Amino acid sequence: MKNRSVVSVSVMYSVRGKCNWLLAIGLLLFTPAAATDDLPNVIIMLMDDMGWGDLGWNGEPSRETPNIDQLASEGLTVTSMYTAAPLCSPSRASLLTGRLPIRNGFYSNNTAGRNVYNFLSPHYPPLYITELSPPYPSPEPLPLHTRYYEDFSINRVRGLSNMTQLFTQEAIGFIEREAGRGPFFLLWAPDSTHAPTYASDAFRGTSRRGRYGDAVRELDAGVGAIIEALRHAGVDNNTLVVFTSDNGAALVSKQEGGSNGPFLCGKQTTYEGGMRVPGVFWWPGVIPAGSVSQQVWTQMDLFSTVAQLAGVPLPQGRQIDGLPLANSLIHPHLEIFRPVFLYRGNRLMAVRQGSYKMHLWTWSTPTYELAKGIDYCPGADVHNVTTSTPTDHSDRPVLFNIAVDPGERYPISSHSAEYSSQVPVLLQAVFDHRAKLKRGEPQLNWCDRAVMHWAPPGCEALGKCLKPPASNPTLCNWPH
Ligand SMILES: [Ca+2]
Repeated sequence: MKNRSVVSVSVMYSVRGKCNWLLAIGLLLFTPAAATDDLPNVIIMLMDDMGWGDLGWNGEPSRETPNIDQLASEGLTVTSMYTAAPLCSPSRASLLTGRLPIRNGFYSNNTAGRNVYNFLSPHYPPLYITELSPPYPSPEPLPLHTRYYEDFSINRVRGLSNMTQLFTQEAIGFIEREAGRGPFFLLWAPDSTHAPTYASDAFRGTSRRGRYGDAVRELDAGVGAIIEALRHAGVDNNTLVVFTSDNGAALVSKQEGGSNGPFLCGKQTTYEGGMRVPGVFWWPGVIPAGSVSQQVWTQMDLFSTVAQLAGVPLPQGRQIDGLPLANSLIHPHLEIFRPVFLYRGNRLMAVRQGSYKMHLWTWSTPTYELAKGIDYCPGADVHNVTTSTPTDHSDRPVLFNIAVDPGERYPISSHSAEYSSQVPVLLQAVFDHRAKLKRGEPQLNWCDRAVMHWAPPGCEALGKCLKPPASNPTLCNWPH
């Protein structure tokens, strides 16, 4: 095993109401201490709120993702890729740490089962946020166009911004700089498919899917441009590219949101539509072209798998939820029988293992939000499953054969032999998980606007430093 230093160069731009602290390009440079010609580069393309059904490869009717589809046709499609949480921040924190939010602390236990969004805890080290616009939550919608630095303006009325172009150019420049200097790691995380969606002038109005489709088309073009940059730099055969999304499509955005294909509900929920996302792996000459893997993945596996490929030992003294699955990329028929645990906040809602998914709890949209027109499961009404209040099924879990019924519409009868044989297997997995679970200290119970980065490094040069408000920590009350 080779030793190498790891240098973190993270450029993070935060945004009010979006996926704050990890919404950015983050660059980790693996600086080799020994010859590393045999080590691959790794690029993770992490979309924001893009659904499984948004890819032409997965059946999106307008077929507007030719570059992503080509990535899949030349690489491996993972049919069951799960996020670690059904929304941005905890999902991304888990991808980068290989640990569930319940372990790494990216959750709250103020109220059970509440998703949490943001980075307001005074206990969390403020490493990554640079925030020059007033911080979330804002009491009133503000007329500002800027979510990042003023250079990155977004016209919310017209859905116009060149931000995806900037993300793409930055990625290409990074590849051009690093291709000849040893293995590199690039997390490419543009956000244009998160409401409010946007595209640059060249892509606005080009999609049959409206504003959201314009954003997808521009991201797809960015994928193509990055792949072309790899080829131009001569490192395409030595680079693993992963394409995925941080959670399912936000159906609450209605026509301006994405598609989860056949899956139930969307972002915020632990149904398939909330946490099962695109999973494409591309590595010419290594991964068999056009291959399909039925291996059940969680994005936390990316942490362990990238470390495996880089020859970097995993951190000691902590439980890692991800598995090193590099072999299953090269040998798509391999399938490790393993459970994936689906949490909503601090509550274990469901577990997927093999072809089965078992719900211990169900919760769709809270009743008080439905009354406001907010709906995470529009058009879906599965009795005893899409419950609008948290519903405990621990005594008689709801079981689906997710391979037969990916839409979670037909619960298996609790009187059936299939139920009697499968539920004990899944309950055993839950028992083992809970027996070993050491919960991290919840980092998101407290909110305090004063801890936001009102005056991040570099603000002096821009003349944009803001004065922090007085500290006023309060217990956060997450709505759902
Ligand atoms: Ca997201």
